[in-house]
Amino acid sequence: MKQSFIHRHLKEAAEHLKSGEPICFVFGNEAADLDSMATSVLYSAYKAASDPGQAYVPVIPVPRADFPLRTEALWLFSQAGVDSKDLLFAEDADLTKLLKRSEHSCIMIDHNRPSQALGDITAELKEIVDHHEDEQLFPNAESTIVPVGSCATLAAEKIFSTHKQIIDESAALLLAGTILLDTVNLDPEAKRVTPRDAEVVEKLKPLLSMDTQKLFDSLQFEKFNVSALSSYDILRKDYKEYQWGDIRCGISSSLLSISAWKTKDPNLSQSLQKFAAENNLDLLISMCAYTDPEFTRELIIFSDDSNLLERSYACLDAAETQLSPISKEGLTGNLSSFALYAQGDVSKSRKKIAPILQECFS
Ligand SMILES: [Mn+2]
Repeated sequence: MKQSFIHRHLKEAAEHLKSGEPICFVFGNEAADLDSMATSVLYSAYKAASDPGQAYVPVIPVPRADFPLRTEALWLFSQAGVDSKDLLFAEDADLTKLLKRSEHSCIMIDHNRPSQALGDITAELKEIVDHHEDEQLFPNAESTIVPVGSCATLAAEKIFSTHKQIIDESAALLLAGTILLDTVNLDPEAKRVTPRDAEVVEKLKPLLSMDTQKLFDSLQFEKFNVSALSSYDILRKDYKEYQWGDIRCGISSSLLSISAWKTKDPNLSQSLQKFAAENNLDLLISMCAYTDPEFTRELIIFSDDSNLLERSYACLDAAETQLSPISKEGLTGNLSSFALYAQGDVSKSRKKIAPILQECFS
């Protein structure tokens, strides 16, 4: 793919950031999902083209190390020829500090309530582009808040209307991929798509080198593809923490089988140990879920405290989770600090497992 408009915009944005001049920051929500990331980058490029006197800088308000966890975003940006090294993340621009300075301004993408993490924003809020419910916090800001399936749809409509030269192959791929993923491939049954999303995808189609079904299928696959992630990143990708009495428990949801994980990381016990220690956990549970061909659930329970390991098993067993041990063959390290189970009752997701344990431990 030849050098894209986005590529050039990101290079310029990095220069602006270094220069210390007044900047208009364009950022998505703190969940930093694909929609927020792709739309803020594209919208910033569009603003820069339509308002050359002002510096626009897109910033993704999460640490750079979190980007690979969004496996579908990592894939789509790379397909679009955007090097993730060129994207600007939390540590590249201290938004919390910069947004307190009145010479700067900002545009909120894919949200209309500022994230608490950013604190008080003194910089002028110039514009909002969003598809969530309008909380009407900024009646004076120019806003485009429309309940379409994807915020990318709103950005694409604006770009098409005055600056369609920005939508090259790279931009088209980012926009179409985002809209398809957000609307479940424009499927009316999923109740996400609106006619405006479908219309934008129709306009993008001639610019794509991949048909939309294939693009959607690839994104859907990559979203759940954790094969490139380390055990540490698999554990933190979808992770929640709980405090029950004096027990601190972390439960992660992991989309792979224990058998695949064992092959990937024979020293799984060390990875669990490290993650538990860093998060000060007494108990770490990883709920593995995958489809092959039936939907299957498996559990990893880790604790340095053998008593706690046993209590956790006993309490899940009493709640008819139907646990049966899985062999630790092939694994190295301290094998007594964790247990592996097949989970017969596949209806018990984290939403159900957490309250069961809470009941036992509080
Ligand atoms: Mn969104």
